Amino acid sequence: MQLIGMLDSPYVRRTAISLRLLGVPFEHRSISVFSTFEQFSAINPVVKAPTLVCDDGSVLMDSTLIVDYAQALSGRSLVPADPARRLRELRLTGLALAACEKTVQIVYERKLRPAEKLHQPWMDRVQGQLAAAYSALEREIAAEPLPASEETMTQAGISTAVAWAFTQLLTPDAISPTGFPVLAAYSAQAERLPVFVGAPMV
Ligand SMILES: N[C@@H](CCC(=O)N[C@@H](CS)C(=O)NCC(=O)O)C(=O)O
Repeated sequence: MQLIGMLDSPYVRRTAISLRLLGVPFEHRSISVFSTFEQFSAINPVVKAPTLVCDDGSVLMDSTLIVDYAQALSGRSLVPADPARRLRELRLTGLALAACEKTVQIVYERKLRPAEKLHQPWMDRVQGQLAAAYSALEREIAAEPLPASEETMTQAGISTAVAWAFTQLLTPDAISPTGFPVLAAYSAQAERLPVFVGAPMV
C-alpha cells in the first residue's frame, strides 16, 4: 500500500502514525497537493491528502476512513470498545480534527487568498472556533490525562498531539502555548516517541 501526501498535513501525519502503531506496512510517498498537483491528480483526481493506494489498486481518501480500513486489516483498534470510553475518545478526536480543520482554514486564507480579499469577520470566526476546540481539549486532558506511550496511545492522543504540533508550526500566533500548558506538555511527550519522530512534519 502507498500513503500519498506530505507529513506537514496533520491528516497525513495522523494516518502515518496510526498505520505504524497498528503495524500495517506501507510505503510513504511525499507528494504535495500544491507543488505537485498534477502528479497527485494522476493518482487521485480529487487531490486530497492523505490518499491511500491499496494493494489491489483501489484509491481511498480521508484520514479517518483510511485508519478505519487499516484497523480492519490489522484486526486491532486505536479506539477503545467500551461505549463510555469510546464516546470520550471520539469526542476528543472530533475536537482535534476540528482544530486541524480550523488551522488549515487560517493557513489557506493567509497563503492562498490575496490579502485584499481577506474577509476579517471570517478569520475572527475561525480563530474563535480554533480557540474553542483547544480550550475544550485542555480542560478534558487536565481532568483525565490521555495515554502517552506507544503501547497505550489511542486515536484521541495521536490526533490531539498531531493537531497541536501542526497549529504551533503553522499558526503559532493563533494559539499561545502558555494558555494551554497541559496540551503543550502532552504534545512534547508525544513528539519524543519514535513513531512521532519517524513521521516528521518538516
Ligand atoms: N477530512 C479530510 C481532510 C483532508 C484535507 O483537507 N487535506 C488537505 C491537506 S492538509 C488537502 O487535501 N488539501 C487540498 C484541498 O483540499 O484541495 C481527512 O481527514 O483526510
